[in-house]
Order: sequence, then structure tokens, then C-alpha cells
Amino acid sequence: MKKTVLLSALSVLFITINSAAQNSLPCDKQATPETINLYNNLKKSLDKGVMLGHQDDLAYGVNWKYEDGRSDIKDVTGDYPAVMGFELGRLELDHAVNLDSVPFDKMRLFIKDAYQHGSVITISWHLNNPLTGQTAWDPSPKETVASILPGGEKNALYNSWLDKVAAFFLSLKGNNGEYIPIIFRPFHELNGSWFWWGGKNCTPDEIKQLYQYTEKYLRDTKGVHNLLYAFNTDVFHTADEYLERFPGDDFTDVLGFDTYQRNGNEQFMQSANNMLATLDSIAFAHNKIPALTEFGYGSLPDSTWWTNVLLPVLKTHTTAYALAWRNAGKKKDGSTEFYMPYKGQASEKDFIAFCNDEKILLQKDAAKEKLYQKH
Ligand code: BMA
Repeated sequence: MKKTVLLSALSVLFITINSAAQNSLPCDKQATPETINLYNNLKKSLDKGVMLGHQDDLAYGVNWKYEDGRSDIKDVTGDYPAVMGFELGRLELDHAVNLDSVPFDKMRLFIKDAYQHGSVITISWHLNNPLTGQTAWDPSPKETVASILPGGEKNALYNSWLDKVAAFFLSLKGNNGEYIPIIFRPFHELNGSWFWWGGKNCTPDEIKQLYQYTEKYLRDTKGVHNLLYAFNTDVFHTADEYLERFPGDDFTDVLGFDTYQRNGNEQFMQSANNMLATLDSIAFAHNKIPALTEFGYGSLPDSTWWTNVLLPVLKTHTTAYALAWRNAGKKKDGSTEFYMPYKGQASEKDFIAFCNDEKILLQKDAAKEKLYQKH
């Protein structure tokens, strides 16, 4: 009898120590309580499934724009995504709308709505090339990154851009005046050479410095403490390649990558499986949160892609969330872009089956986890 009591007391102690050890601080040691809670709950959510996300979900979809409460995912499944992505490009230029024409004022409301309903928010930033004044996709000249680091000719300009980004993050508040936690993923796809901050357009050391500088400026100079930081590459092949531009454990919370299907299903599955397996082991070794920070199969030509291709891949790995890119619909240049089904789209039924799988979490599932509260 005594032995049993002792054993159960020991196991309670073990569980207590263990769950206390599980709660830790994100890379910003002064993060707000809700941000710390999100960080710890995202880690715990890894056992529950993959939170499905969508960029600009509440803003527009295929064939509609700015209709209150509408979402292509909601139209199809009856629920909203568990993760909502937004984009800051052109905030740095004081524009009222971002590079995809989303008004920043509306974006703030969408972010608050997503937060109040229990979803996770992640934000990317396709900032212009500060040296040339052209877009994020202007990789020339190769001195751009060096030019915005301390001592560079555009450092003051870059700081002024960060001031605006900081003001935006600090303007995001919940009903009780608390700051809304955001997963910020600056300098995404940084192993590819299409953005001025990526690949061959700077040295690994320069982009690491820029990532660290940006974070320290937002955190220490501007006092922004409602951010978790996501580091993410594009397609990669080895752990060494993945980590070549990694700014370090002290500057990251989420580790991810972006991948799009452009060829056959088999090829995509093999590549995604390899990357997720590598990511899982890196994230585990570094005690970070693994995520598929962007994915998509443009125009969803395969009506069973969700359950035949993506689901088996996601089921084999541990991934906090997976964010599909935007349902832009018909664009000004005449092309069409979407990665999530909409009412009537060929993969609609299959997507519903995919979402019904216990591994896939939408907003109502995320809300149950109370991700912003301490557990
Ligand atoms: C790209 C496309 C563009 C968009 C950009 C930034 O992948 O969707 O149309 O401007 O992302 O959101």
C-alpha cells in the first residue's frame, strides 16, 4: 500500500516537473503573456494535428472581395482556417493598401477577428528593395543587404521601415488591450535567389546578421514583444542546406519551409516527405516548432490531391501548421491564382474529406485548444 502511494506521488511529481519543463520562453525573453502561451501551446499542439492555414482568407477569395464573414474555406467546409496569413509589403512605403491591394485598416480587423476566434496569425513581408526602390523581387545589386546593415548607406531608411512595421504590430490589440501575438516570418524563402535578401544575392553571414538585426531592432529598440519568429527556407535538400542561413536558436521560434507542387504527385510527395523528415529532426534537436510555412498546388488540377497527396504526407510527420497561399482569383495580369478550393471547384469534395480527418485542424479545433491561455 505504502509503495503504491509513494509511486503515485512520484508519478505526480514527475508529471508536474515534466509539464513545468515543457513550459518555456520563446526567443524574446520579454514576450507578452499571450505570446508565451501561444509558443508553449503550439508545441503542445504538435500531438493534436496540423492546423490548416490560408493567406488572406478573410479578405478575398476566387470571385469575391471584402464580404463580411466570408472565406472560401468557410464556404466549402463551414469553418474557418486555424491559421490566418497576412502580408505587410508596402507598409514600409506608407501605402494604405499592401502589394496585393489589401487595406491595412481592414487587415487589422481581420487579424483581430482571427485572434478573437482562436486562430493563429502569421505575417510575411515582401518589402521593397531599399537600395533600388524596386520590388522584393529585384535582386540587383547584390549589395542591398550590406547597405541596410549598420554602417550601410540605407541603414537609416531601413530603420524607418522597421519603425512602421513596429507601429503596426503594436497597433494589434485584443478586447482587453492585450497585444495580439503574431508569428512573424521575415526574409522568407531565403535560400532561393528571387528576393533581394535570398540565395546568391548576399552572403549567408549577411542575411543572418540582417535577421538578427531586424529582430533586435523590433524587440529591443521598439519594444515589440508580441512576436514569435519563424525562420523559413524554400525547397531544400539537406539539413546543412537548411541551416546555412539559420540566424540561431536565440532568434527563432518556428522553423519551416515553403513548397509548391509544380510536377507530378509522386515527385511532390517524395520531396515534401524528405523535407518534413529533415525539418522534424532539426526542430526537435533545436527545440523549435516545425511548420509548413507556405504550400500550394496552383489551381488544384487534381480533384483528389488533398486526400491522396497532401494528407498522407502530413500524417507521416509532426507539423504545427500548414499555410496555403492566397486565393487571388483572376489577377490584373489576366492570370488566375488559388491554392484552396472554393464552392464549385473540382477538389471541393475531397477537401471536405481531408478536413474531416482527425489530423487536420480548423478554427473550431484551434479554439478548443485556447492557444492564448496558460494551461
Ligand atoms: C506571390 C503571388 C503574388 C503576390 C505575392 C505577395 O506568391 O501571390 O501575386 O503579390 O505572392 O503576396
